Amino acid sequence: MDLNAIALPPAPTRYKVRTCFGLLLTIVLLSALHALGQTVILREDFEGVFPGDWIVGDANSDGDDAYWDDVDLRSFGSPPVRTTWAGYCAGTGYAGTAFDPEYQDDMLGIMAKTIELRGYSSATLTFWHIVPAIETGVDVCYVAIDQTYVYARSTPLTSWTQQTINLTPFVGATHTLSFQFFSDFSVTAEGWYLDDIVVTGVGSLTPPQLTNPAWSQGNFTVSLSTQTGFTYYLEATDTLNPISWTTVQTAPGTGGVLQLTDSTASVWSRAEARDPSAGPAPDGWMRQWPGGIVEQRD
Ligand SMILES: [Ca+2]
Ligand SMILES: [Ca+2]
Ligand SMILES: [Ca+2]
Repeated sequence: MDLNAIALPPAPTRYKVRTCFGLLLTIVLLSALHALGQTVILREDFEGVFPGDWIVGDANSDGDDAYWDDVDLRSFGSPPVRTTWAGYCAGTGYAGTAFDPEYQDDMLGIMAKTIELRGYSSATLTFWHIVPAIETGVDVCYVAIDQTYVYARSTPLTSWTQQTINLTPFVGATHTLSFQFFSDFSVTAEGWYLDDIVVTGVGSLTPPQLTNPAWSQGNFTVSLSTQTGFTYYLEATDTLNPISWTTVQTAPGTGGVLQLTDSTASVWSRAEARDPSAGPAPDGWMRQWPGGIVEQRD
């Protein structure tokens, strides 16, 4: 979420600001923008447009090209209809017929997508799959994060089954998730179907708890609870239209309470935390931040 895009109170005109200057001090503590907890990072149920932003293809140029596509299980393949559409490893370029399909020899059928695991302390991949038949021990279903295989199967799986894979070792960076179907040069079978691929993450940043905000004679102070590994920012702007937040103080989290001070306090001030491991974002904010914000209005 772009924190700059959230709804804010109506922008005061400079005139209004000046007229109420020094009067009632109103502190608005916006609650967490993103409830701390599980966030869905990726979901693919094959019921919509496919491949969409998945990259698909056959990385083995030998033989006929065959790779992932979505198929309507009411009129394709042997798996029971669990949901209408599913992904099939050779949905593009399969051999046989729609009701009796087989994958091709010489396949490395890939579907791959970037997943953003920055800003999470843990992450999980789940997917449903079925492998009605496969050349056991030779042809293989793989799941990979970048170059690391996190799952491999070379035996049939005769009913729809949900698989869970812990992606926590990969949090803190951007990765490529791929489903890869490998076949050698001979003997084919029906192969691998996928459905309901979900990647979830749990945020690593808890909203800073802001206490004792005070504004007096151009001096704005606020105390906030901090976590190590994050940087805390106090920002200010003179106007909400347009908004132009300027950082007036930064401090590394200590695990304890910090006080941030803007000694040339602007009309609006706010404090929040960022994850330095998240790197720069085009607009300066990371959408997964559950950051608390204090807004100070005079
Ligand atoms: Ca589906
Ligand atoms: Ca091929
Ligand atoms: Ca084979």
